[in-house]
Amino acid sequence: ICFMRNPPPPPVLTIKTSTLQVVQFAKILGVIFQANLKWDAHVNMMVNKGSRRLYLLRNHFYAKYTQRGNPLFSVYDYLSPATTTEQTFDSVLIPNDHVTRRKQDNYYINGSYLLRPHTSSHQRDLVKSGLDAFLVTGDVYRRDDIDRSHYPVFHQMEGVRLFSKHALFGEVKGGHMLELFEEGRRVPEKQERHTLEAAKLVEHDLKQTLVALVKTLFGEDLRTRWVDCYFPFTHPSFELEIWFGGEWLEVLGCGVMEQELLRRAGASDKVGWAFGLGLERLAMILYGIPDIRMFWSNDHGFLSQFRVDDVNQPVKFQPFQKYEPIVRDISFWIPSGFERADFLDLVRTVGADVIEEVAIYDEFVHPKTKKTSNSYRIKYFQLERLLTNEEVNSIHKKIQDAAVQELGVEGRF
Ligand code: FA5
Ligand code: MG
Repeated sequence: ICFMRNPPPPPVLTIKTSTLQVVQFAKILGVIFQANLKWDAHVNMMVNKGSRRLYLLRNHFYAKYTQRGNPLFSVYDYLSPATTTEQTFDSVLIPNDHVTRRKQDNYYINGSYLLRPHTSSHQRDLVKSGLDAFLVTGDVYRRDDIDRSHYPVFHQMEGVRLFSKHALFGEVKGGHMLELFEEGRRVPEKQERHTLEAAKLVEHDLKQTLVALVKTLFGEDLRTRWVDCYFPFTHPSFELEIWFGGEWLEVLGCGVMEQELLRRAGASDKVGWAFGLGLERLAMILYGIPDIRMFWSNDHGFLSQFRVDDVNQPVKFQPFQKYEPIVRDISFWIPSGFERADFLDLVRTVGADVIEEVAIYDEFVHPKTKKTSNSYRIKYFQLERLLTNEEVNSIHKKIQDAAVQELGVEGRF
């Protein structure tokens, strides 16, 4: 019902396909196949767990931020993840030669389309359509290395809020004397076009909004910290980290939107903030799920724990038995042009879901032959059951063979 109250998405995309179609399309092209993603599990997760997390966050924004009785933020959940490089990179001011555009870090569909690596791909189009406050939720794709808190497919929620001069200063004492813009200098606290008052107020509102959000989700006793960071589309920029499982876990990036982005989107008379949060990370903290890979489990004992009648009912994940990983090493001489990311991909492709971790632990150049050797440690692991040595040996052998055949390495096995 809440969703129906919002206007339908503006026509921001030329490819009109559902996530599933894109996924199947990309799979046929072999684009995503390398990361060996479990698509059925993916769709399953979006339906079962994704929606629950979404409701909690969305309800918070609907309940807390209203304007004349209507929700302030419009929610967009169904924008296609197939985006143009223009939307994903250019529109958010990511320079042409920036590393985040690299083929080895993204899932390109062709030269001008890729599966979005962040929901920021939609910022410009939605601002351009005239919105002042919106949330975008969706699946995002990165050829990231896999570990406890990273997976190549995950979900983000983007939030944007713009302020006119009146909206920002209206409630400030003496606010009518203040200005949003000046011709100044870029310093750590602000952009050249912003007055210090405008930048500080936007930053304050941003941080307050996000702290209120995590406190609603997790209660008051949470340990959080702000870390300064850099994004091409915000300045100043911050990341929020939450203490979880004995370490700081980054849950979101945010900042004061670059005025140039707003200018190009036709909103040069406004200032604004934006954030992008990792939904799995928040769900890990909320439910006490220690490993992001568990979201891909189809195990009944896992999934059934999240079936509750009321979305606000607290759930604490009950871990099932933890097995120890089986470790195997692999060493080889690398050919020229060898990319480490290709080998890591190959391990994930061949080893599918039994690879817990793969990491380089040694590299050296032979003094005579001048050949370079790489050694990697692979940890084999299955969440739901114990792997046998025979199974692991057979997969490890397949990885060795594939590395020789596909990457041209010279095995030292
Ligand atoms: C971004 O993606 C920016 N677009 C966020 C942003 C939006 C900044 C608007 C400013 C304004 P980053 O790459 O840090 O930033 O990702 C944001 C969040 O996604 C992270 O904090 C983390 O919670 C989550 N995340 C990133 N990579 C992964 C991954 N591989 N697996 C799971 N979660 C991830
Ligand atoms: Mg980050």
